Amino acid sequence: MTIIEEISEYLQKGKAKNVKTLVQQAIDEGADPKQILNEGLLGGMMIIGEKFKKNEVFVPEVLVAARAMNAGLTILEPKLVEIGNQAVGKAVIGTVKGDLHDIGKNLVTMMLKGAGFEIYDIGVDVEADAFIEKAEEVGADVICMSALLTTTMPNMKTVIDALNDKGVREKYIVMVGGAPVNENFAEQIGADYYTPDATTAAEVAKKAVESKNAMQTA
Ligand code: B1M
Repeated sequence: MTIIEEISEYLQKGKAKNVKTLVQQAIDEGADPKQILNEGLLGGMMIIGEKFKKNEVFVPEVLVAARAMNAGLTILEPKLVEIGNQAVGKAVIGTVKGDLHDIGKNLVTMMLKGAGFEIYDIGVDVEADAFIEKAEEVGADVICMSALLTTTMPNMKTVIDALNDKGVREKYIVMVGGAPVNENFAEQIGADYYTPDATTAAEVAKKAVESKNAMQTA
């Protein structure tokens, strides 16, 4: 078994300590941080997600796996940031009101940091006004919203409506994502971008900020 496969296995068993140790070992051995992320940590979490769907594992197992994943992420994060570029902008990120899922949001956060963004993570179950207050306070370029429940997806629209009501919608690039979200929904609610995964989110955010800056200086 490769070290990446071992990371995935231990993550699925919820062994946070082993995951941490193995992620560090993989880094020390020169493994590609993106491979550790995508195949080790994300790969393991996806398997747990499938098993959860089929009722082969239950909430406690999912929670310990999520904890193991976050433990691995804390070790991996500086490496991903290191291989990224210079600060390209500021992003506010949160999971919308009513939604407590944060693994995907944390991944997007990490990839944005890796792409060189200064990140303001405002957590989970975030009220519409809190997104706007933070964005205004820090002078953000991007507002990123995550939702994992079909019942909380509409709260993304609440944030966009509030941005419009306050007359500040045009100041921000609004990005949405999360398992139930899609391109069509993003368009319907007036978001600027939907991306299916954390890596694409970081790439798109970076390009969007660069082209916005280029337009402003032109
Ligand atoms: Co929840 N849960 N959960 N859960 N949970 C799902 C989402 C579900 C699909 C499971 C299922 O039934 N098959 C289902 C939703 C069904 C629906 O709405 N259609 C569900 C449910 C129902 C619930 C509860 C209601 C269960 C209950 O209590 N009865 C409850 C809700 C609590 C709440 O939020 N109010 C609940 C609770 C939980 C736990 C607490 C046990 C735990 C969360 C732990 C945590 O986040 N700290 C949990 C988990 C872990 C899951 C599953 C198994 C995994 C989610 C996950 O982390 N995936 C999930 C089933 C599944 O997805 N297969 C499930 C890994 C993560 C990396 O993926 O977040 O999609 P994801 O992020 C991806 C992309 O979507 C994207 O990037 C990431 C990958 O690169 N992305 C973005 C995410 N945000 C983005 C933002 C962007 C761009 C991309 O731009 C800004």
